[in-house]
Amino acid sequence: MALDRKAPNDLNAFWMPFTANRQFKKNPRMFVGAKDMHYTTSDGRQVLDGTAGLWCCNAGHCRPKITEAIQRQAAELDYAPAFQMGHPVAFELANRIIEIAPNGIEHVFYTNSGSESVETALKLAIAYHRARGEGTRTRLIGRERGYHGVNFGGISVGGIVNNRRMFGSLLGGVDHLPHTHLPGQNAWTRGMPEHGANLADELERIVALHGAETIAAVIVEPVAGSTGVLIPPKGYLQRLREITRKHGILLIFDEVITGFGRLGAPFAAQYFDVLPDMMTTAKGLTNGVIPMGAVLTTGAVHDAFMQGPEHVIELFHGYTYSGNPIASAAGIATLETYKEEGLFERAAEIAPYWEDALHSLKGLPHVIDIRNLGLIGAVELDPIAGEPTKRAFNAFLSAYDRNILIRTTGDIIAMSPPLMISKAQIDTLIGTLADVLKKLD
Ligand code: PXG
Ligand code: PLP
Repeated sequence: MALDRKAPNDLNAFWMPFTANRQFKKNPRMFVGAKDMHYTTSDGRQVLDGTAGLWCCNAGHCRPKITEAIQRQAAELDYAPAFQMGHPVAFELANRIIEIAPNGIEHVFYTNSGSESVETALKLAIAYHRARGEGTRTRLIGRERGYHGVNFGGISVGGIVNNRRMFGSLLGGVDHLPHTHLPGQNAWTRGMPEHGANLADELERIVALHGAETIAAVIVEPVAGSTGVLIPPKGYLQRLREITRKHGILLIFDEVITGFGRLGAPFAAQYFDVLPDMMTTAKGLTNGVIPMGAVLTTGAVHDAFMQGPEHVIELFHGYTYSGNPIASAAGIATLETYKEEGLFERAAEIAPYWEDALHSLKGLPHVIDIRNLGLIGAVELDPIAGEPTKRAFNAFLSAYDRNILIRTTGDIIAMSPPLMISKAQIDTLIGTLADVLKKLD
């Protein structure tokens, strides 16, 4: 246990991401160790991880197989050039990913994060159409409240206002579907909501407005995570697939959160039985331990590029660290851990218990909605008048004091525990959250 690592006394230099820096630095919250379902804090407490880090440590923390794989790989082949050179581990991982991917998904393009996966998929979409002689298809369609990382393409198709408004004019030629949050009709739904599949038909309106021949792709999160957990209405994703197919538009599922077991299936595409043309992934690919992402594509998307003289590069795109050996080794060990421990099946088995526990919070003060699917859960709070986000942030701080880690976005509490969580740990997490909510101003 790394308890001998002192808390630093100068926190100034590190400009923290997506953090209230001044608040944090006055009253820092430091993790110094982790094992399985728990973090260890710098003041020696064990904190139950209700969020799998940031939706990424699906197998739990400091899992021996992953740690050892990283150590071994670092000593054997630390880095190999990613362009015009290969190494076996990246190829092996790609094959293992394809083994668990939906039928029809055949290729893996490596990135280093979810944000980079999104940029890669958007570029691939435009280039795919051009390679097929449909160079007018350049428009990208996202969705209100969507989160697709923080790079320019991702915030352009994304729909979270705070992530966009500070950053200028963004990408041109982007349009947005409406979000699917219908609290008036769907509040308190367990699992998938009944109402809202018709919102997919808005794509027909967008197609009529711009012309299908100008549209390259539609990108959506199968379950919207970051915005506060919006579960797709029954039939919605199927409908999107039908309309995109009808108009020759690629469908991209952003599976950065839903990938690698979060819903109790390897990917949301399998859970919902809808095959997209591309899937963006990251996070659970390496259990969050080493940065790595991947774009998964159908054979058709990949094959469109495989033309022209064989010595010429087919796609002018890639990252210095694409398929990094240590990340690849971490990925293989992570997939093996999921398989050996049956963690995806386990998530599916325990999901009904998770659902019951979450919905037991109905009726507590300030709670206005509860949503869940797989091992994802959200509790929406009524905002304090004139002070949005404050109530949920106070809940987060109070939860941390009581040794549970939750996430908040706006006034929504989001949870996504490691897939190894036990029933007793669900009871502790939700029971403690109930205590927090009862005492919240
Ligand atoms: N797409 C989706 C759907 C995501 O959820 C990204 C892309 C970007 O991935 P990177 O690796 O560039 O962060 C994400 C990331 C939260 C939270 O608590 C969610 C994310 C990241 C950090 C926090 O909601 N999602
Ligand atoms: N900036 C400069 C000056 C570079 O030389 C490179 C890569 O060679 C990059 C950015 C891109 O870095 P990465 O490949 O790690 O995304």
